[in-house]
Amino acid sequence: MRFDVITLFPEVFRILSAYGVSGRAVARGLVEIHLWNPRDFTQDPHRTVDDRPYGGGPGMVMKVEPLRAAIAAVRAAAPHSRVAYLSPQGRLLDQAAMVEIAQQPGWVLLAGRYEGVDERLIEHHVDEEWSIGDYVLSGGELPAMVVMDAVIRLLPGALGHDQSAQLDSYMDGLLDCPHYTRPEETAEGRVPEVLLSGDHAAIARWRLRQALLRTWQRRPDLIKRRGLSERERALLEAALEASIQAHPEEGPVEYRSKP
Ligand code: 4HQ
Repeated sequence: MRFDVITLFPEVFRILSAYGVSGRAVARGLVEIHLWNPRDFTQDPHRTVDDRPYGGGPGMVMKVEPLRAAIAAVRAAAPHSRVAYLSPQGRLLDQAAMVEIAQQPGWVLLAGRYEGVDERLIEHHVDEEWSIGDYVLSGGELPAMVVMDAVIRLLPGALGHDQSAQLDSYMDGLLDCPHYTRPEETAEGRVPEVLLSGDHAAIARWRLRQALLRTWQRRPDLIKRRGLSERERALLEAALEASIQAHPEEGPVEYRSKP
């Protein structure tokens, strides 16, 4: 996978190649990150990349010409990549989108600053527009890094352990189950006994049941979107029944209704 990022702040992307899972993926050659500064594609002595908005109003807009030249240079260097612009007006990305993005050989990520980029640049030179969420950031750099982090960890060999279990697990589309590590007992309580039992089938069943219960209680929209198998529906009903028995006064009443 190849990422080419067009950004006024190329230095901030060093964090991805320097640390953690993404840093290791870069070191192993699973991903290449190339950085391009639109200021290097200006013609004027002031290296101007922004200008005032037509129609008036606050803030500045990124000019067409430096971005057009930067995209042309990147397209020549990475002819198989598609160009994506990060903005709140874009397609809202979820994990399924990250899996799709990871299938392409490469992406050019355009990270805007100020009020954004001239619309004509988007219309003519951008293939996709993506949003990481319904909030307003000061620039596209963090969204670009979010996408890169989420995609890089999907690349074969990026995680230390065998990722197949994690990636095509039955917990796809559900929230994660709770995790525990040593010691078995702390001042805060004991680890659930089933996790100490060595019974792998029972552990897998407990984890799925926890994932179903938490998803139903915290993100019912995910269950409605994904649907449930017969086995999952039975596990969730049993988990809801048990949770009502254990904490009769707890939680809004709508969380207790059955799926
Ligand atoms: N911005 N998802 C404005 C975002 C954003 C988001 C990036 C702020 C683009 C011009 N991008 N700039 N949310 O808030 O992708």
